[in-house]
Amino acid sequence: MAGAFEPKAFPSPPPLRCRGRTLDFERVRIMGTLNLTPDSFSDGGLLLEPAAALEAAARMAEEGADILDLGGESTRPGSDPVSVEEELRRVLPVLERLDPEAGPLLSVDTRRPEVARAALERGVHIVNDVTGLRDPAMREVVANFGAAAIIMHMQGEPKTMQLSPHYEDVVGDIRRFFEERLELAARDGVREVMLDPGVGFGKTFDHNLELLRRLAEFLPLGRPLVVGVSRKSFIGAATGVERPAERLEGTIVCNAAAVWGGAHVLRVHDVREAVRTARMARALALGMEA
Ligand code: HH2
Repeated sequence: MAGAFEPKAFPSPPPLRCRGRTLDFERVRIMGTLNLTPDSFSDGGLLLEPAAALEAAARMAEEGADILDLGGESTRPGSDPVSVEEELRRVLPVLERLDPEAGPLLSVDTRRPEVARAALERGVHIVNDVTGLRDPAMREVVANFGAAAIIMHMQGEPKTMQLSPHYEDVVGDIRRFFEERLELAARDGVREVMLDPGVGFGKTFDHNLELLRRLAEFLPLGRPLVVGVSRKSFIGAATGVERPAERLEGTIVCNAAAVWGGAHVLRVHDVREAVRTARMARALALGMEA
């Protein structure tokens, strides 16, 4: 049986090139989450004031974030959608004060083409779409700006996605989904794409664990793999830790497992810890020093 830390046989995907910036995957990249919402599941309300959000952004950059992901809508299980106007009101004041030319790449976490467009006009490099570029208007906006996108998998909608998730084979089904969406993206001119299996989005406890165990099966698609486990409820279920902000140890273990499975980007709330986790996990797998 292969060891848990077995180096993966797949070469790194080519660097992501978007809007004049480049991100290679010679090491694991860290995406810091900035939730500019009142109701995100682990940190809602903490960053509502732009000054607080900017302070958090500066701290994450200092701690080693390669990407900052700004979101103005919670998509936690059971959440209701917010209006485009509200999402813009939350995201733009922060975005306007971040420099797209230097420091971490900027990503906007939105499923709305109108929000993506406004963010791209202010220099964002990546559109992180939890609906996986389902909307043709979203594909058009991303293509027109020469931006990159994250195609994330979600079964259903946030409001109801955890009621009865079902798959024939969670990895095979998501792999087919990726293939279909990659084809649509390429047809519509979106070339720089990262893939994310969407841990916690229409998945049971067992589905989430299986995705982490079998992550390497997505590597043959040849795209950077993004994994977001940070503080999620399956970690609470496994560790018995009720409060999301206290799920750090479980998050660290899952991030290490994601690295051993070949993840290229970890989406996290705790940047410093994720940077160190990724370095240690990679050293165990490949014997590489940071
Ligand atoms: N998870 C969340 C939101 N966006 N995007 C990607 N690509 N991958 C993820 O796993 C992912 C995501 C949920 O986490 P969070 O943003 O902290 O919570 P909320 O949706 O409540 O704001």
